[in-house]
Amino acid sequence: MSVKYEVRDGIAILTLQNPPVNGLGLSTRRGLMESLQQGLDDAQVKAIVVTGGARAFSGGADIREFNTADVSREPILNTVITAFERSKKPTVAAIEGMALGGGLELALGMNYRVADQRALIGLPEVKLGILPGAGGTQRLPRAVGLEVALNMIVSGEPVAAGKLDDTKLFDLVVEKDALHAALLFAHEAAAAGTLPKVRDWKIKHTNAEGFLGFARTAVAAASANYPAPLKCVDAIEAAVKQPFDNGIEVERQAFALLINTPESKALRHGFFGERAASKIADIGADVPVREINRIGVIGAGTMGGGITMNFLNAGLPVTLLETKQEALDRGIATIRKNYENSAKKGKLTAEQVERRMGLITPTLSYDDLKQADLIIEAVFEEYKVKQAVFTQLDAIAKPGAILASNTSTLDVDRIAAFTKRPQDVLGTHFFSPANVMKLLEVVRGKQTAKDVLATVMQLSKKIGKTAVVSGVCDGFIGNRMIEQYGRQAGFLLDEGALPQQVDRAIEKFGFAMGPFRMGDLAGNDIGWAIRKRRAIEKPDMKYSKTADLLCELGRYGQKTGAGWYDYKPGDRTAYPSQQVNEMVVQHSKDIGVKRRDISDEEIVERLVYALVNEGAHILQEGIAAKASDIDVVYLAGYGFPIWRGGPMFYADSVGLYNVLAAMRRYAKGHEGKAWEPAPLLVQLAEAGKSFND
Ligand code: 3H9
Repeated sequence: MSVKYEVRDGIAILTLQNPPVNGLGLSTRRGLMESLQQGLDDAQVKAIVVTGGARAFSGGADIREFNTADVSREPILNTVITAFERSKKPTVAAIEGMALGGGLELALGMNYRVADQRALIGLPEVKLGILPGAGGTQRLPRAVGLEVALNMIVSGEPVAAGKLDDTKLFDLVVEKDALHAALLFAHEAAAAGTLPKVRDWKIKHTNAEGFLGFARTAVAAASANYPAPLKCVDAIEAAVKQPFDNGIEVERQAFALLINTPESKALRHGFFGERAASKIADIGADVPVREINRIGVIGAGTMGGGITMNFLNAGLPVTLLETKQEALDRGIATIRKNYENSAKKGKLTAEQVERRMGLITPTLSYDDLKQADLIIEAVFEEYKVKQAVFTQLDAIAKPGAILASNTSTLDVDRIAAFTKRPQDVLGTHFFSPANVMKLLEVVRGKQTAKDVLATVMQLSKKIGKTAVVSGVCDGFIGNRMIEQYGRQAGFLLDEGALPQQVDRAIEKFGFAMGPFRMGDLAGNDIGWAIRKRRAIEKPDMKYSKTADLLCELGRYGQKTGAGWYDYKPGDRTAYPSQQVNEMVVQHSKDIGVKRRDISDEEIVERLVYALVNEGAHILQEGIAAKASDIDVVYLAGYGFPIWRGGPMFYADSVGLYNVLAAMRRYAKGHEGKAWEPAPLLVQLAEAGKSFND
């Protein structure tokens, strides 16, 4: 039974029992209705308390149900909430852990709410592309006021119950044991005999009209690609201007519309994809994890410093090693500067800065890494350099220590072979800036032990990363795919496009930054070095020459004040460059390609399908275990628009048949060899299937 019923001293206690977060799926909703009725029918019961245990009152509607018929099966959540609201006996919500989405809406349907001050309270539906659909848009403004409610609903960000203590939402906020407090409260409520209902409360605001107008403009500007936030404003406006039941109807209609939008489906895919990424098929819950209390980081440059900060932020001590005192001092100073900047913005207190800095042990000696449980190297990307590091680590690291390489392109198996303990070696590919970017590719070598992988996946959650497992290959999942995307961007220049047109088209599609602006940010010389290597390793792989010509002009990007675009000192705005545009046009002439008008649609298709095709190879080779892992890499690390769900999900939504047809069309054009479709893609397209089936 997903709701436990018991009576203690005249109070019925209804305990939600649907782990992990008491999602309000059909059986839980049924359980709530039945146990409410049981409480109402029992003459001994004077009041009813609903609780969910310490982890969660409830995380909201069961999102897994959204793609099934159960979502609309009675009793739907509104029916349950109405039943509580109509109860003739006082109802009290005892909130611990969290009350999110439908969970908060359920609590809002009760007469009283008692919360632990740390409990997270929120309506995060907008993050799934929907809006609160069980009265949240109508009741929350009545309970916490128009402005607070609008911010909570439109942002989806939860707040601690303690922060809402001065609103009417909670009758009591306690430091601990909310259930105990709620039971005492229920006795008082039963004695008082009143049954307050949030729906009856008035929303007071001195200038609701003005505030809503302002909010609408701000929300419209910030959410051009999502219909949900504006629908939230519509529903809240109805709460202000219309009778309660009409407002509920406005909300209901918006919910029904939003839940079927491609944006919501994509966001839900992203939510579950991220959680699925941490589940590895051959690693069950029985695989133990190693204890990680002390970290070692080798290299105090940009990457090493950023990696170090992740662990400091999570309270883990780090021994940071460099070869030269000067480099070490510089690295430590940069970390301090980053923290002090956060402190200036009010994100950290001075004391937190010192506490974090206090967790670093700087060193020039490998001997000081002897105690580390996990050592990550972030040194120069060359086998010789890696060999020197791993040989030393093998000599000094304690048995069982995990040895990780932050390589972004090198062969982790070859690196592991530099040691006598390849089972303890794996890759941890952080993205720059490593203290900011959410993505972490965890590279599983041929011999990486299961517990090593399980440990690092668990640790990545602790440091707030979205971790995805990748097999060993050149570029792993993300960079291997981006190379194909970059190649198409170059060919588009050869054929008739200019950098600003390519960037504009893909940014309009939703990418945070187009390939050329991205190149200028990251440094065009990085790609240049890779292409030089490729010329030896894969001489058949063709690239547009424009990127090399750009580098030959010394235009490495923002760091040299000029790249694909021109830059002004102290200004990161990318200004189209006459010199670059002339170079691009001249290059087409030089290679004998007649330039043509290229549509934005072609640009988007060629860039995105290049990702999809390489993604299909990666899936087929088992480098990624599932299509959603690839999507998560692109959503968390490459600025792929989250409302499109990632490249593989996007291809599924376009239909693989159509994707393949487009690729075959492009295969007839310039450098058509790049469009050899992956066998898996052909197979799925012909079978009418999708990557995410
Ligand atoms: C809603 O309520 C609509 C209503 O307004 C109207 C209805 C008519 N459903 O994140 P974690 C699972 S919409 C199903 O790793 P954490 C999750 O998949 C809902 N499952 O842990 C994972 O499962 P598994 C509004 C859910 O502690 C496990 O719980 N609510 C749900 O880091 C642990 O999750 C939201 O949008 C759910 N609602 O974070 C809340 N929630 O172990 C979305 C979680 O099998 N959820 N699961 O992989 C969250 O933000 C976080 O999961 C939460 C816990 C903060 C709850």
